[in-house]
Amino acid sequence: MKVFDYLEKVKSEKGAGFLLLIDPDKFEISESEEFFSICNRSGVDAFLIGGSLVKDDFISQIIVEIKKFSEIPVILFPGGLNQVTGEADAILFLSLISGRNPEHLIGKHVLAAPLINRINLETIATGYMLIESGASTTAEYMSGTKPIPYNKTEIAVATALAGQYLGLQMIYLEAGSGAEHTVPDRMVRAVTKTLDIPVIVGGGIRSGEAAQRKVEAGADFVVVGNFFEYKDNWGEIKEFSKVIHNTGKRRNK
Ligand code: 1GP
Repeated sequence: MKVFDYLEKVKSEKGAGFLLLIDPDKFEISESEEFFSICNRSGVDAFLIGGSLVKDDFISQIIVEIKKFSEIPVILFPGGLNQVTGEADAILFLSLISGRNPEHLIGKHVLAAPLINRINLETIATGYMLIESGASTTAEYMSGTKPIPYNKTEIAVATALAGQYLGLQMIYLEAGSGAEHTVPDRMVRAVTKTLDIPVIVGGGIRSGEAAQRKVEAGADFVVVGNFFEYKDNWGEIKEFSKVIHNTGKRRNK
């Protein structure tokens, strides 16, 4: 089954899905077995792997580790060309549609396409939208783009809709890793009410309650990264997953 079809299935069976983001720069290979066995029994639906600033070429190595201990699909969430690897099951083929930097709209894609074709990696065309979230984020700085202001819901809706009309498969509303404020619930609500394609929401989600609010507002997938970089929080993976799935089921009834 294609990873995109699997995600659609998660959405229809569980109401909403839980995507756990792994930043290769922060991951301790020596802890793989423990971490991935927790994920296996805690209802994580897929792993995203990548980041705006991956200093070492660790991605392939970490994916090999994931595959040793888990059958959960691994989706690349690349911040750059050096993060494209055939070890993954699919790649979010991201176009930064909130910005006006041609490199992130189409430039890098042209460079990546022949490689993706050669390694026969499934692409999931995703409209990536940075949303203002307090202090400037790494994603904003690295992409050289301005995020959509947090109170400009109508711009977010129009941008996401344009992405859908262009044929993108998903929209990712991003507050940025470690964001002070998450994507506003009213923006999530307005975008998901208007769109037919699945919407991913991430950035700054550090509690089950915040994850719950995003799903109540209509998010189809919730991404959590930073919070689970701390071992002390691993025990909460199950709680996040439960709250995301239960709220999704309740919402879709
Ligand atoms: C960042 O949306 C993801 O790209 C996840 O954000 O690391 O803040 O959970 P956090």
